[in-house]
Amino acid sequence: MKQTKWWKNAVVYQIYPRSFQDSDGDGIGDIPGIISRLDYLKELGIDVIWLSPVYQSPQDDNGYDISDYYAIHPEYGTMEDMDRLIREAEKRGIKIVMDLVVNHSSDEHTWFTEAKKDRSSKYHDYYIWRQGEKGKVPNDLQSSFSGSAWEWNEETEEYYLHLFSRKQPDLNWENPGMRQDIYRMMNWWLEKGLGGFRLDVVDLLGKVPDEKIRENGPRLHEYIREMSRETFQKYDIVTVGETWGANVDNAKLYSNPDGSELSMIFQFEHIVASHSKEYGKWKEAEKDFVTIKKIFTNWQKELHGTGWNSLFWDNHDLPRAVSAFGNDGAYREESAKMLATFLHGFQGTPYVYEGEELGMTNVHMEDLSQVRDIEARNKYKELKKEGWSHEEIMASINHIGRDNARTPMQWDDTENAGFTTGTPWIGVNPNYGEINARAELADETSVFHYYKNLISLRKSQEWGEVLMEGDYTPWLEEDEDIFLYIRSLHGKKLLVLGNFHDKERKIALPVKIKTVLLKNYAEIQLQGDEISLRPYEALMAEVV
Ligand code: TEU
Repeated sequence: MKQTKWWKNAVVYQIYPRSFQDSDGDGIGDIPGIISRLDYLKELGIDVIWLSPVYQSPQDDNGYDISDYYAIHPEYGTMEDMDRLIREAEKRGIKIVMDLVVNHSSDEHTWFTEAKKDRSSKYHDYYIWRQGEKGKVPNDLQSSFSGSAWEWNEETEEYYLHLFSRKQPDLNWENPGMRQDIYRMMNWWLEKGLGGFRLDVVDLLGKVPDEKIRENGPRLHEYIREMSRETFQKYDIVTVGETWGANVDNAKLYSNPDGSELSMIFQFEHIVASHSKEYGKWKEAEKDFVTIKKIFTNWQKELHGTGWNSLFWDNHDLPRAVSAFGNDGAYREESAKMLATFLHGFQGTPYVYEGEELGMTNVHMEDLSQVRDIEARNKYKELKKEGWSHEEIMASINHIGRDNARTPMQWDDTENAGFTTGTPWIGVNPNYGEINARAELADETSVFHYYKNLISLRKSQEWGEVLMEGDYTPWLEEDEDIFLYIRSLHGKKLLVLGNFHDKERKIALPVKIKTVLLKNYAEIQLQGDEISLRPYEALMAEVV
């Protein structure tokens, strides 16, 4: 096999530290808790952990507001714990990827506390300021977390920019000194033996606030290439950028195989396809499966040989995959496995979000007091002002809110799902009696075991290369229920087939099934070249 980047056949598992495992009974997940669960992840077969931020932070946005990049948030543990996590993971063949949040810092970072005191401070220019009159914002740029993106600073009598909460002031990437400070910090972490970085909202680094340009600013790729030269290229690591504003053209820059920028990006076309124009995700249109398939097909074809895809259904900002795209009622297990089949058959690096491998579902909240997420809490007030009723807003939050992904990991059927002996910082999903890791580990037909088998197929001598490098041929592209595609390499062919919906469908296969490798019903229903697919039925098979 030719020399390839190790991350091309890796599977990444995302941990949201606050919600994964508490070790000291304060109701908040922590690093020692993660260490105690490494054997579980080893059993699943993943190669990389992407750890959402554990740096010191006032936790206005659960750690995506960093006040010291060189320290661990005390609720999560100590730097010794972090070093131990890296070593213990390494012993199990697992690399740790940290979240790099450098579009903004916390307003409690010393850079900002210095910057806001005095216009002549060296750190003033580390942030983005505009003169103005109190009460008269520079322009109508909006924060992603509701309201104006400009906040008045009394001491220097100017506005600063915050594309997220007012406690997340945007860093000024035009300042070369600031950039060098960031690179120094990144190298300091990489020297500890990290597996890489996930770069938070990296497509915002080149923003031009006066022109209201957020994503894809003119100097964006210049900054990323500089960062890559100064840091990534000195190490054998994986890097993945979060880019809501990506398209296939700039994806080829970001994930250029020459290694000049990143390994890959997260693109969100399949997620935003159902968002509405006026209310974005808060008022979603029906999901259109034909569109979703076309989006995946386009990315598969466009990046083949020219870039690299990352594959995901959910993360800590999104509703649970099985609730958003599958069926979290009668066909929860079938549809969770079907979604995994669809995704893991593609070329790219799959990401599994904590609990996805159990088929964990969205949660139901009645009241704002149960909601923890700053985005949803701010949105509640905004929509209330616009005349939405409490019920309408809660329905939207329950459907799409970020807390869905952030309820505690369901380890077993004991109190608080085995997450904590204390009071969890966010309510546990009441369905933990039925859906939990202990039960699924003991059941060979569980969602957990299905993921485990999918991951081991990707690692296998037989199919690893086909999955990693094989060509991609879609069939039935206009079919509203069925996905059917074939991955092929050196004469070997892998069929990926499934029913995305709950009605039964019979289709004619364009190929002959030789061996079924994975399936989510006990037996397939094949007659000649016709196959009947039950609700959410899916399979992978060797075909000729
Ligand atoms: O998310 C980027 C982002 O744009 C989110 O606000 C996203 O649009 C939203 O959650 C979906 O409605 C990243 C992080 O993943 C997120 O957790 C942070 O809150 C955000 O950046 C700010 O750092």
